[in-house]
Amino acid sequence: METTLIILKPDAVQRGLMGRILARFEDKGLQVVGCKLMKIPPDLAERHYEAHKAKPFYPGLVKFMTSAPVLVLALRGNGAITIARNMMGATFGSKAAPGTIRGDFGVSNSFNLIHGSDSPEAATKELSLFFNPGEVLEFGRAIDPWVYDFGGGKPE
Ligand code: D4T
Repeated sequence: METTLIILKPDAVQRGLMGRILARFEDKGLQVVGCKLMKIPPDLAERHYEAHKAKPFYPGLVKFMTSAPVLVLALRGNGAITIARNMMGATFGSKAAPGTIRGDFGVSNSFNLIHGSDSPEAATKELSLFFNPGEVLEFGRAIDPWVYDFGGGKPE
């Protein structure tokens, strides 16, 4: 099972889209194993986006991400990182395909509603940036035997 770090960005929170976006992930079968409403401090936003430090959009991105509260989620599932990225859609709202979160809920390129880890390495790093030890939980769900086929001993 993979765990991915998702951030519902300030525009998603301000526009009242948290529930509808989270419902998509729950409907898909991903498990919420961590959840935190927070205002990101500038140093944390800078560390989270340090790969973009040299890019022209970096100062605006850090300003946006620290401008208002965000909802930080840890989502778990088989292939959760790729599943979540596919559900998010292309980076820019103006280009994201209908049916994706960015494609259905936004038109802006910089206010693009959601962040999701793009690799297992990024997920490990980002989860440790936003969650303290013990804040990402391990628990079974009553629906798990119907979300996954465990007939072969592992979830399929
Ligand atoms: P994040 O990292 O937020 O999940 O978005 P993506 O993985 O889809 O896209 P990214 O890392 O390339 O960009 C990070 C973040 O910067 C904003 N951005 C990006 C922007 O404002 N202008 C730009 O030209 C680009 C490329 C949007 C997402």
